[in-house]
Amino acid sequence: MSGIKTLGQFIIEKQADFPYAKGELSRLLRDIGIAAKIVNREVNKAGLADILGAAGTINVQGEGQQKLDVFANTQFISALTSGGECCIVATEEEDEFVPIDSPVSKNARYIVCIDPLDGSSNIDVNVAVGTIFSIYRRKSIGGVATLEDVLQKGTQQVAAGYVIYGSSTMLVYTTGKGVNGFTLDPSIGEFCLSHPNMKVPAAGNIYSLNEGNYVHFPEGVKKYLKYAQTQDVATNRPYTSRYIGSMVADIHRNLIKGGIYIYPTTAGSPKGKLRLLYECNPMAFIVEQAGGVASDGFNRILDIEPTELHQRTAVFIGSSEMVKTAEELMKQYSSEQRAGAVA
Ligand code: AHM
Ligand code: MG
Repeated sequence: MSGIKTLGQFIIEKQADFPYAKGELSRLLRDIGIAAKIVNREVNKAGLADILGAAGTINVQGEGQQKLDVFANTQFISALTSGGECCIVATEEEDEFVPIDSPVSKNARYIVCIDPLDGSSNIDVNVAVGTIFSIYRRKSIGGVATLEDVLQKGTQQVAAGYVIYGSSTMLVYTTGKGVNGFTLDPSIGEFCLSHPNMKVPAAGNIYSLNEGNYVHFPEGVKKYLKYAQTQDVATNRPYTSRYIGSMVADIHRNLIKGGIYIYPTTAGSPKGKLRLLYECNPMAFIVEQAGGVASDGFNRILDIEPTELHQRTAVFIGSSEMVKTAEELMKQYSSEQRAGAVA
């Protein structure tokens, strides 16, 4: 085993960084890791099992079939319920937050926001999907945790991470002291440290967005696309276009290689498509910790004050220089549009 560091070993080792830690956060991360392995098992055999059937149908064994995103949701809620550290799970799959009321979670202090299976349009076609999670400490003291405990700014996150179920399965997380990635070794069933201290290059050459929506993009995004496609040797342009349609997979690739992922507002989704609490905040925390930038086109994602559970936002995230250029164009062209409207 020499030279291998498992996720469990790493978490315990890092607990020393938090002088007053009682191990609750470590146990919470461990529980998420265990649920991720169970979800991974099902994702891996998705083409073989009856798991692709619509939720609510019955398989040949007479068991209720579940779609993979419903399955993942159930697994994470169940792991967080039995772990005893979490008082609320807010999940993209449920309309309301889920209060955890179990004998072991009486004194639980943590809130988990989770997108159990992101990239659902890729589930049935064997393309990478992911899980995204975000952890907050509850603000209220005593009594039952409430919606106010969930609606915290991204800057209040104590940890965030994602799991990518790809050609290999990885768990990447931060507790605010850098970003570390662990690859699942199926032969021992453990996540092993494979990508220590991940850093996103300041300048990349990959842009990722759904260009099919071009006509509905704000002017600043159209101008950024033009910029990305214009030849300029000094800045390595034209950039290359890569879009998987799984936020986790697109951002994971850009984190390693350098790039920008954009899901802007569109004419049809004036507030953006992606969710602040389950997708953008955790990814923004990770990318910032890796040296990158995450913006809604005008302001830092982590500074957005959430007002509702399923709040959406536009997102521009990745290599710092690329995001800053996109932000400049967004600001320039939105003010020109405003000036035009006034004139
Ligand atoms: P989901 O949570 O319903 O899976 O939606 C989120 C996904 C992201 O992973 C992905 O980047 C984006 O939606 C793709 O959207 P589109 O198909 O509009 O390009
Ligand atoms: Mg999602």
